[in-house]
Amino acid sequence: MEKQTRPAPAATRLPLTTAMLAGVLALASALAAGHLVAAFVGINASPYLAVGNSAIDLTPSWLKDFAVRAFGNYDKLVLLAGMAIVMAILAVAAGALSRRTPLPGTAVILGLGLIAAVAVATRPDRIALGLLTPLASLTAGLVIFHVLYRAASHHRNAGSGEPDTGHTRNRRLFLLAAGSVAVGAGLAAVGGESFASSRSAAGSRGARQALVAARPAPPIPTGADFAALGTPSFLTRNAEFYRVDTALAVPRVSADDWTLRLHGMVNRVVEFNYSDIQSRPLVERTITMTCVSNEIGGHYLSTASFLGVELRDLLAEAGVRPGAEQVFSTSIDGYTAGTPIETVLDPHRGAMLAIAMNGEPLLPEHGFPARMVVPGLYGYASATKWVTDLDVTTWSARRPYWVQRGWARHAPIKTQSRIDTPKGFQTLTAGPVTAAGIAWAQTTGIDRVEVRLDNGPWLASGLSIAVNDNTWRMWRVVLDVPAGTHQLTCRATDRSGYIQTPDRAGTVPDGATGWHTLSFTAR
Ligand SMILES: Nc1nc2c(c(=O)[nH]1)N[C@H]1C(S)=C(S)[C@@H](COP(=O)(O)O)O[C@H]1N2
Ligand SMILES: [Mo]
Repeated sequence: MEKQTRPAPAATRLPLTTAMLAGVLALASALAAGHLVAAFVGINASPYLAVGNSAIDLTPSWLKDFAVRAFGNYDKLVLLAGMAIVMAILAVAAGALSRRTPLPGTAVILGLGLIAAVAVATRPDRIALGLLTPLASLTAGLVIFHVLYRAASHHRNAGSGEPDTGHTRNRRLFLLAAGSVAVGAGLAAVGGESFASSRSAAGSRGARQALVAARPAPPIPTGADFAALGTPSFLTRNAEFYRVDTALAVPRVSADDWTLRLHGMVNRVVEFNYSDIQSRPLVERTITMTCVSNEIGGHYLSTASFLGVELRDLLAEAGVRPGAEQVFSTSIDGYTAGTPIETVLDPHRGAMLAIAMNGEPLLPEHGFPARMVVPGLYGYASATKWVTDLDVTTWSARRPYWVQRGWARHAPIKTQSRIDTPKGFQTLTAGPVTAAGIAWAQTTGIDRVEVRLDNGPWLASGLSIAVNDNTWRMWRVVLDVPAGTHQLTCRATDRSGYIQTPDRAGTVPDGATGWHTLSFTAR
């Protein structure tokens, strides 16, 4: 101990690998301890995830777009891995600098603890007790670093007296300490992770009783899809439903703790809990949800039967005051969206607060305990998951998450179509070829889908049985295809008479336009 506070002679420097190992294990313990505590207070308060989430929110849009384009659904994995690499380098460097004295390592741990504390404290979710997690990290990091440091210095000191036996025995002591720390950190991290997910599973199970629709959605007729030809099945299985999240970790919210507060330009503030919602007459609606980030030919859309209550009934209980323009919804993870008040109040629209999809309570990934679903609007402007707060307000008063980042306030889903069969660049046999795909024009419904081979005439396709105007519709057509390489194009016409525009536009700011075209070869 005294040895460390005095300037130590060169002989007492820790071996480089020992010092680096102490640094890495201390940091791993810090992260694991924080993650474990976060399992109890709220998983997004995990220092690692909080720093990652802050990084996402601070990322400029162009870089975010690049990341999504380059890494797709793995963008967040790449971010987490990148953070792990940076931290590992920092830990190795901190260890390497601490061979004579533990001060540099201590300083790095304190610095990282401070960053984590700031990230957790400034998260919009402001998890109560959230600051316990960086505190746990800091404590674990400092204690483990110093314990390992002492074990290692001890082995150095003893080693100078008894070159052989003492050296190996104390080396074993250090390795034992290091090994225990590694195992302990691993257990803490895994324990935290599994506790967090079991808690949410318990919440879902508890909610499983009595989700019965007073007004069920009509059954899906056979012939509503052409899945045998390669289109999606009409209803998307919950586990396969597309997903878009800004949060790194799925928020784990228990139904018992959840409440929804409705306030702002209303006559009285109302608050609902899960059983309030569950015990109301529930309505079920089959809706195709679409993401504004869906590129031409993309797969960011899915269909489910959502069970819940009418949002406008909840608003009616609060009493909307004149002058209100948007329902500004906030998620437990801090995400926000703005939905036009006239859309939410429109009795023909069917805007919902949903608690179940396809006959099961919402999966945590899709917003358990409750989310919004509004037919005909892109998800970013209407479909807030884990929603806990509805503020009836004006557009100038509050700016939603994606609107702050350059996306449009007004976000009706655009009439679109996609080719699923044949696949792009597929080679098939010349002669009769079946092409098939999907089209969607929520709130209006699909009237017609036409298909064109090369620069030939537009051919009418056969459509699947229409389920309702808020869902996709499948098309198919048999083409006579000569040998050679061909271009296939499709376009939809909706029931308002609008023909899908050929003009290409990107997804920003209000959704992509253009025809889906692909090439294939017939032999
Ligand atoms: N809390 C929260 N709600 C959210 C989002 C989000 O990132 N966080 N993404 C929105 C977007 S962009 C879309 S398209 C839909 C996707 O819903 P899903 O993930 O259930 O398919 O949710 C919306 N609701
Ligand atoms: Mo989206």
